[in-house]
Amino acid sequence: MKNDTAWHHPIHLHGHAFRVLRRNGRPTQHKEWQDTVLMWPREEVEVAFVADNPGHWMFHCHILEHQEGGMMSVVEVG
Ligand SMILES: [Cu+2]
Repeated sequence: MKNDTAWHHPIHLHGHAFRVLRRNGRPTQHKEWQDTVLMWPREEVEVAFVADNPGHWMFHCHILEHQEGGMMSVVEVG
């Protein structure tokens, strides 16, 4: 994921837990399971998760004004 904005965004995925592998290309030290990652302005984050929970899962910024402004999508796991 790439944050092309000048603001922080706590990005949240429903239905799965993921691990943050890299931030701006640099490997993360701790790869704990999480369902939200706080993205810094202009930051690029690489995550990995096992898509083993079929359904349509919301994927959005947890700041409600941002979500309502369009920072929301659906991840389809078939
Ligand atoms: Cu946001």
